[in-house]
Amino acid sequence: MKQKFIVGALAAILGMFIAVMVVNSMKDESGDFTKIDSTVEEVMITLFKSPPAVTDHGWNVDRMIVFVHLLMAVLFVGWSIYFVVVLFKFRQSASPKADYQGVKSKLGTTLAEYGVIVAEVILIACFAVPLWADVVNEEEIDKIKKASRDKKNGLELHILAKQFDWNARYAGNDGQFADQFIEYANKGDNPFGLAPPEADTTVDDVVILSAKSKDNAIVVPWNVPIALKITSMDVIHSFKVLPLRVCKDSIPGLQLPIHFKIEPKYLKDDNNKPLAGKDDEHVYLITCAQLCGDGHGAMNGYLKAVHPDKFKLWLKKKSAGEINRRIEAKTKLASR
Ligand SMILES: [Cu+2]
Repeated sequence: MKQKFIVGALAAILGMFIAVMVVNSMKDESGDFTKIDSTVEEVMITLFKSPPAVTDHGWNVDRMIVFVHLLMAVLFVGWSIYFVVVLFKFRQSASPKADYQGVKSKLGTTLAEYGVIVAEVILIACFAVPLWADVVNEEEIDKIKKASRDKKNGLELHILAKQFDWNARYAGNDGQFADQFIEYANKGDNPFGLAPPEADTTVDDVVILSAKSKDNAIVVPWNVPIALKITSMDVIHSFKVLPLRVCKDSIPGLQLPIHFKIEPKYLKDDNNKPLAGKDDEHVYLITCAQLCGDGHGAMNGYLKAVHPDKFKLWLKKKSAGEINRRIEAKTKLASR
């Protein structure tokens, strides 16, 4: 028992030592795992047919996916070899009589078991936990929301899913989200339940209804931290934008947060040339990652990433246009 414990402890220490060396060799000076990125990119694009990630957290997701698959590949090969060896070694002709003692020397299996444990602990502790902590970091999300209200470097965006499209709402020029009223909410032209023009002409929120075409896409700036608040009007959907590596359930009654930032350094054209100029834009497909009814397969939308200056102009114009629309609509109603 004591001897087994010593062997196990030594194996664990050796495993940890090797693992720390391997992990450290993959880090650059700033502590990020960028040294293996060309391999990660190659695997994600050629093997998993995934578009390159345009966010920093997206690269962490990809690195983890590649590491997990690597570990599974090693286990698969290891177990397959073990299976064949056992089939051959314990064939009936070689051992006609059953051995009730079993295997006596266990050093090899102990080492293998500890090796797997060490690899899994590293995947969880070095990649999965920090990644998740970053994605759900409430402090960071609050910071983005505050920056959005103060019209600084941050954008809060509300996403509303319904059968079968995606809708979005921006705070508008005042930086404040208008009140929502359940009695005004409908699945047609007012899913967010904003006050109608006759009740309030000061609401300057910009609403994108059913972002099913590229001309009516949900527009976001790159190089600006963005906090989403995602909810649903009917059943459970899931907001998924693959190049952002963002996937979050939208659940009726819950407002789930997630944040991301599109990095201009990752924005490239088909020939891998940088493409993040003032007039450039990148359109990404939004899909629903949760079976939500018979129109689930067609529940797509578009998200358009543009230069921050272009976004500011777009939002300003849209928000001012909304006020004008409301005043016009109220005047028309009054003159009836
Ligand atoms: Cu859906």
